[in-house]
Amino acid sequence: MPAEDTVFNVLYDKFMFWSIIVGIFTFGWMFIAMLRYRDGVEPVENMDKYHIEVGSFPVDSHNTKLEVLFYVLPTIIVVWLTMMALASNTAVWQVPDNEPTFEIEVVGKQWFWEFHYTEALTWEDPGTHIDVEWTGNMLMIHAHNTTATNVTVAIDGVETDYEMDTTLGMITLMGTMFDAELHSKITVYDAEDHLLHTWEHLPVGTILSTAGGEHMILPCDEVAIMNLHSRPSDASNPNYVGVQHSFWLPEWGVKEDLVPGLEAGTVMYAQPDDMGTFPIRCAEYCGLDHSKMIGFVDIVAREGNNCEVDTGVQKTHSDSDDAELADGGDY
Ligand SMILES: [Cu+2]
Repeated sequence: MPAEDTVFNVLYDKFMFWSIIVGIFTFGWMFIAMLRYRDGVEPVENMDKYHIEVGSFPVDSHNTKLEVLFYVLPTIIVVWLTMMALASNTAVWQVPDNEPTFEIEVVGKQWFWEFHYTEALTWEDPGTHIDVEWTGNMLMIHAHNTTATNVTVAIDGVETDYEMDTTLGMITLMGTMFDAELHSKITVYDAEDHLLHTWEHLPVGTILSTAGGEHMILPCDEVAIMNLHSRPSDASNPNYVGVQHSFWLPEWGVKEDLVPGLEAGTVMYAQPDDMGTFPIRCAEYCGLDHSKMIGFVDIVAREGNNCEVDTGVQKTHSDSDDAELADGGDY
């Protein structure tokens, strides 16, 4: 979702439009009045008969229509702007009907974010001409006419590296079975270790954490329902329930507080439509390392799906994620 498409950015543009119109009118009028009613300029003949006094409407000769307009026009504009602002709020706080949803728990701790998957998600980079296929007890990766040379298969955190058969442009791994209960990730690289393709299955119960440099992963074209909870990083003290955080996706113009002790948590929605990597910030001072409470959200395409591509942060090999986090900005 490019930032310029989001509700609040559109609202910003509308407010800017009306501000410019009102600004041109007000300053225009002011300069005309300054020039016409200066000392030494005779704007109207027999000015005296109007009994003009500084700071008050002319009493004897005045224009009722114009004076009513002074009240009516600004009132209409203010009511119009209020309605636009309220409509944007409603749009942000409502899940549109008939849209697919993806629910996820976001947990704020001192000082990192955790993403708890309550729904499974299988995704794959589209358009790379690399295909990951599980059949029975076999994993096949096709990469014809690509520069792919290496494959890393990570199942439940156990990584195994393989070399592709570059003449055939494929690899077949016997005895590697797909298990819907396991967090499985397949990454394909070229000879220079550039990441060409990712396939990943996140089962229910997966926890990704920014403390380990992991990104939040959300599918495109689905309304993300983010349930937000603040939790202490050390739960051994029952009297300590954690601190206030605020989950902020600055590019999308949405932000919501995480309230310690609020069992039901709070909720925030976003509907990303473009693939890409976008920043996450904590917008509520939450202690010593508040400024390090940063991360990224990857918008991906579900396996077999396609979505538009946005020019987000360039995807890199997972090793360089720490460096990416380090220069993530200073909010
Ligand atoms: Cu925080």
